[in-house]
Amino acid sequence: MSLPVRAVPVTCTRDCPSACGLLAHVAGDRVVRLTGNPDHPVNRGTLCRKAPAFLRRFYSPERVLTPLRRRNGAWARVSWDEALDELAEKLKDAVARHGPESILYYMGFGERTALKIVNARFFNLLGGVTTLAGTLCGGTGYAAQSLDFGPRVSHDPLDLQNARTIVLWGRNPVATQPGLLAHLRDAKKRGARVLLIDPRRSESVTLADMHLRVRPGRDAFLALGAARHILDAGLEDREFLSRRCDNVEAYRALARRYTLEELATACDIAVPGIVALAEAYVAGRPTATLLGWGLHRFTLGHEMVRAVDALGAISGNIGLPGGGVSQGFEEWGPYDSGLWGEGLHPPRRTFLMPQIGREILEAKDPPVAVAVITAANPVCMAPNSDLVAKALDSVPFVVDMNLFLDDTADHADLFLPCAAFFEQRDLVASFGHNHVGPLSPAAPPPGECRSQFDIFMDLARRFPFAGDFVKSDEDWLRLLIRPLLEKGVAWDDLWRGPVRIPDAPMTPWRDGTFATPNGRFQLLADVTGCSDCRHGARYPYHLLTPGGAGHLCSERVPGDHGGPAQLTMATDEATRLGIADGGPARLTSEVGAMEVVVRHDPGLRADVVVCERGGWIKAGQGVNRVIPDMVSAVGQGTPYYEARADVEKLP
Ligand SMILES: Nc1nc2c(c(=O)[nH]1)N[C@H]1C(S)=C(S)[C@@H](COP(=O)(O)OP(=O)(O)OC[C@H]3O[C@@H](n4cnc5c(=O)[nH]c(N)nc54)[C@H](O)[C@@H]3O)O[C@H]1N2
Ligand SMILES: Nc1nc2c(c(=O)[nH]1)N[C@H]1C(S)=C(S)[C@@H](COP(=O)(O)OP(=O)(O)OC[C@H]3O[C@@H](n4cnc5c(=O)[nH]c(N)nc54)[C@H](O)[C@@H]3O)O[C@H]1N2
Ligand SMILES: [Mo]
Repeated sequence: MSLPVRAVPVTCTRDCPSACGLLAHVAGDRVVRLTGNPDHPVNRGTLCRKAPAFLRRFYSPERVLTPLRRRNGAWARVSWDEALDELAEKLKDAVARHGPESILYYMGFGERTALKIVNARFFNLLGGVTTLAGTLCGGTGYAAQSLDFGPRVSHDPLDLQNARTIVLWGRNPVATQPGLLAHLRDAKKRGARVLLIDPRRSESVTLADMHLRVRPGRDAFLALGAARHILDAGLEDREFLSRRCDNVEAYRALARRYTLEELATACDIAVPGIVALAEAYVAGRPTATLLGWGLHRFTLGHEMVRAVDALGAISGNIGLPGGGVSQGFEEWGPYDSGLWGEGLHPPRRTFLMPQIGREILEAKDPPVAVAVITAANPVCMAPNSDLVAKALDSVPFVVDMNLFLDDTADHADLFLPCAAFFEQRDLVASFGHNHVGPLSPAAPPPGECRSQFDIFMDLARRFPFAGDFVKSDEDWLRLLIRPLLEKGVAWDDLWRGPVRIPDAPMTPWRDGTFATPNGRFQLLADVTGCSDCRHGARYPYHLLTPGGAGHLCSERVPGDHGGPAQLTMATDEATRLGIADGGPARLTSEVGAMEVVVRHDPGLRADVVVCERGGWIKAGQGVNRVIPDMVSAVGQGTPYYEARADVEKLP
């Protein structure tokens, strides 16, 4: 007899801007199917192609079901009490001997839910440990937009219904934000045009009416070219410029510094393409720009983002329903930020996330004694993997909280097995929309797996601050969402399904007042001259490592990799090097080399090679072994796409 199936509303916590509302269909103590929640106003019942594989991953025999301790190089099973007693002892010992800064807390992007704030508070109660500065993800764009508008605010995705033109600028929602597709497809049905600006024919080309294959890292010149055309034709929004903007003359001079032909050469888009883009921003208004993370991943990414912001401004698209230059949302925004506990101690040391390997290795006063890594796979996902691995090996005690023995676990001493998203209670905000969604334990965690929240509560029982800290998940959640409750959200409603943050704007900046120091929009006044990337000659290709449609970063089922990483190259370029479609090659950069299988793509730029991010090193992939660990000039982001590489045929 088959078990009755019930549906529990949950929210996807994969590191994706969609944060989709899902229904977990449960039979007995197992989730047997995930479907899209039709009541979620953003994903509207849709489900991405990765979701069916989540269940295969979470119920895979490779999932770790008990705490593990490394002994003489091999993992051995230990009890939770043994594991947490030892961890508590190591933490206390590190604080006593070298001070709390000898502990590194490394929180990744695998699960950024409300209760993670409480985990961070644990380390602040400990005295304030070394934490991370900067980010592997969106820091550059956040900082750039904040210079122009004041702290970043984006148009609600539901505002896309007012757009006549949608520009996907360095963003690939068909692969990386499937939860938005219902809105993009609706807009198209209504007659809106979609433009794609991307060096490669990404999956999102299927949505696009026009595709500009810009040279990587040169979008500032493309945006300036479009601006120059608008200014030359006298089509700029003069009222917005004079009443709402600073730096107008400097910006006009900047747009005229180069001829349209020079700008076309710099970004490698011919003049008619630039003119068509300019017209899309003016005649095609309202024009909604969705800026992607593709623009962040450059040293000068802030100039690229700011040049697009400025194009939105002079074309009269800022503060306009259906317009805007939108990039992301604050996933921690809805919660009480005081609960992180930053104020509980004097300012403490931070390590740059983009250079985590060298930061650990160079730390002297004090050196790192204990590293606690949660929901992250830095050995695979941070740049310069070999250095990150070496750095973790130099730390006497490394704790990894995850579900699988991935590349980072290979360098850990203690592994604590965690619950999957639908096995715990929590709340989930999004970096791609304005809704907060529930997580309810639809099924129990398998084996001895526990939520990170549970683990930290149990660990804290071993510390003198347990009294104030150890509470139920419900007690902590009520404290965390106090700002939402004060805005009139009802506690019970949060558990029924997605709730919109009440004061989040549909169209930000409608009144023309910005959150900059003087209330005016800041046009950028300068861009760095168009010199070529470092190592251009020795390493002729731009190496782009975007997210693949089938996986979320390094979240894979171990053993599911199927051979070496695939590297896509322009067909003519591969042929010139004598590399057949499917042929082996070596990908080399200034920091490393790896073997790849080359795939021909007749539509790719000749100066670009593409390798999907996230394949594991131990499966022979791990593209971050060849990506140097740099930091962006503004926003402490990670310029992954600035990497240059060479490709050689292998016999
Ligand atoms: N080459 C290259 N590298 C990149 C990028 C790039 O463009 N190119 N992009 C970067 C970007 S944008 C990002 S955000 C980073 C991501 O960097 P990371 O966060 O380090 O990498 P992920 O692969 O997302 O790993 C998330 C981990 O969290 C675990 N996890 C998932 N759910 C839970 C949970 O409930 N509890 C616990 N404890 N763990 C959980 C998953 O199993 C997974 O191992 O990677 C960056 N790396
Ligand atoms: N399926 C899937 N979904 C994901 C992820 C994943 O790995 N897989 N990752 C998640 C994460 S961590 C994040 S941060 C988001 C990121 O989501 P996206 O914003 O889509 O970011 P990327 O995939 O890094 O890059 C987007 C596009 O930028 C293009 N690009 C590269 N260089 C340039 C350039 O110089 N100019 C322009 N105009 N375009 C350029 C790339 O070719 C790519 O198609 O997606 C999330 N969603
Ligand atoms: Mo990201």
